[in-house]
Amino acid sequence: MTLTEPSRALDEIKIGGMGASRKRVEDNRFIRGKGHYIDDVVLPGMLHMEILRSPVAHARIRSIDTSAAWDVPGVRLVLTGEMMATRNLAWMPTLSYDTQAVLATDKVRFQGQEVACVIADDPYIAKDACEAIVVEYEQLPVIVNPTQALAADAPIIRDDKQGQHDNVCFNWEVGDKDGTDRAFAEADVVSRIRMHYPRSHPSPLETCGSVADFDRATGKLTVYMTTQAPHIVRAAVALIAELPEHLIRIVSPDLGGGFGNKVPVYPGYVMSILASILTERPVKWIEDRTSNLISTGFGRDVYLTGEMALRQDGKILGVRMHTDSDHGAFFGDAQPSKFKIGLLHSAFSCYDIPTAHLTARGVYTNKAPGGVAYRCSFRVTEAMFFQERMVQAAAEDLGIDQAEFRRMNFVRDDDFPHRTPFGFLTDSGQYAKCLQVGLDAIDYEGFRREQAEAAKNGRLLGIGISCMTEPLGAGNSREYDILGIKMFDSAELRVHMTGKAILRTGAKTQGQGHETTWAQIVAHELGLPADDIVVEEGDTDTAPFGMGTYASRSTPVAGAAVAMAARKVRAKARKLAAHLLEVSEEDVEWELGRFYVRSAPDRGVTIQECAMAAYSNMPDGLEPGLEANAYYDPPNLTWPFGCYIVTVEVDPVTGVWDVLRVVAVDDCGVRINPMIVEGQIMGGLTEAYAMSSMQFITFDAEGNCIGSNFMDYLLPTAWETPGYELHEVVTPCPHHPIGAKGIGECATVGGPAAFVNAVMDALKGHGVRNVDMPLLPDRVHEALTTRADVSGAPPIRTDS
Ligand code: MCN
Ligand code: CUM
Repeated sequence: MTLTEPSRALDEIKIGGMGASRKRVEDNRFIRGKGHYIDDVVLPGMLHMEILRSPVAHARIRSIDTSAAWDVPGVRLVLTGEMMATRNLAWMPTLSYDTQAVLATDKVRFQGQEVACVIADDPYIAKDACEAIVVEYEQLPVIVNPTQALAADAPIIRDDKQGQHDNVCFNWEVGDKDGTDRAFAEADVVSRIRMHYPRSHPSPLETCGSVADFDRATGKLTVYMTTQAPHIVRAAVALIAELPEHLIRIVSPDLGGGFGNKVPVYPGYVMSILASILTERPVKWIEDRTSNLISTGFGRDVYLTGEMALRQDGKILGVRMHTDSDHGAFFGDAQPSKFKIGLLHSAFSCYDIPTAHLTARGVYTNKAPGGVAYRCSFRVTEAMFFQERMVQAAAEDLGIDQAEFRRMNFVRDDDFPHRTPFGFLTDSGQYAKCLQVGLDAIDYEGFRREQAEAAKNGRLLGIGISCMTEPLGAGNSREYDILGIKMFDSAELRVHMTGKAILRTGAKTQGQGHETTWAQIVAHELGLPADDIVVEEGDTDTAPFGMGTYASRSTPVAGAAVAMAARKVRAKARKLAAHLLEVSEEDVEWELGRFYVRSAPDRGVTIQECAMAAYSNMPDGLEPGLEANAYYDPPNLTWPFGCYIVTVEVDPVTGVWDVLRVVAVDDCGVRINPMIVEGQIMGGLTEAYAMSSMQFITFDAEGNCIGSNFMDYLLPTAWETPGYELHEVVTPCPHHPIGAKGIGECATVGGPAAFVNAVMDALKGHGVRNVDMPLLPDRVHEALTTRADVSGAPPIRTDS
């Protein structure tokens, strides 16, 4: 085609391709109340399961008497740990190579632990029958934090494990100890900080549940369940329960949010499966809100200490980090790396720091297990929080402006690939540019003047910055696996004869909008209108194999597979086009939506015409049909970058703080759907604000969970939520077929430090270095009046 001729390519935005803020197709049913969630699954003859949970946090079980429960009319089955044990199912392996009780046999180890379950004709009968079960507990001393767990006379929580003589569940280290020691020996200034990242909970709108349906006649087990990773569950059921894999079907229907809560495998799933096998009836289990909050995968609960070696001129020479993480009663972290503390050592990846050393110690406590999973990419939340609080403290100790201090230590744009101080390889970014966009947007200098002016009148204004790069998209298969299953993903695209298509992937959307965005990738690659492509996920009988959706890995991995599958389809369509155009394949050119003859651009065929030909007019020797699948094993993680800037005003009398402005600059590479990306960022920022201001789960001295309902566990509503000003920078991912990086967790990971740094900035000069999250008004007030740090997880202080 000559340059003067108008292109006949389709307008990509008009067909809903990449870059289009296409409305979410799934919202058609969600907004109408027509979603199909786990509780909507109703099968003929279905029974209902209810779990009896421990009221105490640590106790030996003397006896369990279920006779009264069996006597309740309508009860079909009562299960105890003893009965599970006869089938070798009283304990199950966790994703972190520990064991977890399905139903307690010897002891209960946290409040809310599963002790027995009842299967009955309706859920109310099941609940009543649970109350008729009599359990005799012999209470034991309770441990609710690492300080208590590590005390010399602490009772051993995991006395079920051979060779376990303390409450340490792991010790782990990474980095260069000697090199780091040398850096500290050479430092002009050493800056220190210690803090607690409190336990929090994803609390999705829909709680967890399952409907298990075992058919004795066919031998087929179908489980509808709230899982973010259906294929992993199928593998686990096949490998652990030793059921034949081809007769297991896991279906994850619409999920009312996941946020990591639906990654772990919970005892309730296992029990509903066994109950269905035993009763030969479908069995439904649905958690109530309190069960969800007290027993399922939490996030964080990490004590962080560290120090930074600094040169007087502001250069960071090295970092030391130590963490004590509280894993609850079972080490059930849902994360796919061999690193014991997830990707915590992704800290400081965006800064050019020669050396670092991290030590991590995990402990058992009498709290719910299943950590890590809350919009976190595996403890990156804690890593970035520590990093950005440390950076702010160091800048203050040096008397250097916090923005300038970051800028001077950033990895430069021309310094990629870059080896981070803990050994990751980052591949792209424009860190200084992102920061500058943010500073300009918030008018940094202007705010500093305003702040100084306000201070004259006793008003406390503050500005906080948080910059972070997040390792997203596990794996590559060399470095990441879950119980030995390598991390990669796949997609399968089938184009029908009329040019309409179905796309399936091994990911599982929970609200992120895959039904919308995957179709946009296909539209981008093939020129089929996105509206002509239906996307399906979550049914292991139909979806190709995949490792599920978490760690914002869907776009980096499954999304890449979608592009690759579409490219295979396009390659085949090119052969069909050559046949239809009666030229050789080499003479065929592609533009969005059509192939044409290079020497005669007017002569062309649309992708839809090729699709019809695949079923009606294929050349000799070419396989009929137009479909392809692709497995994608990413060469590296993707490394999006975010810069979040927050301004606040703190009331010096009450400690109440108001958010004035929030500016977010995100670089997630090429954006498939800008509107969805912005939605992800706003949701992420809201969770960041929640964690910094109000949201935490804590425990009293007896191990009672405080945060078991939405009166105690606070979620921000639209009323509390501040407004957000969003900006973008685009640095395409160099190894991803469409240049995209993950975004789903960035703002939750990077956001909290911006809010906390802002409040700390407002408190500057008041003798306070750190107030631990959440920054409840009384804690801020205490810091202001005592001129001292406020730390730990109230009401049990760990800092004294
Ligand atoms: N996207 C895009 N362009 C990019 C990157 C992403 O248009 N460059 C789009 C994606 O196509 C997808 C969405 O943004 O529609 C999020 O993509 P991605 O970053 O790949 O994250 P995942 O789809 O893997 O989602 C997982 C991530 C995680 S781990 C948690 S936790 C979390 C989050 O998503 N849970 C959520 N966001 C959530 N949003 C909702 N509504 N519900 C949840 O449970
Ligand atoms: Cu860490 S929560 Mo998300 O990865 O499902």
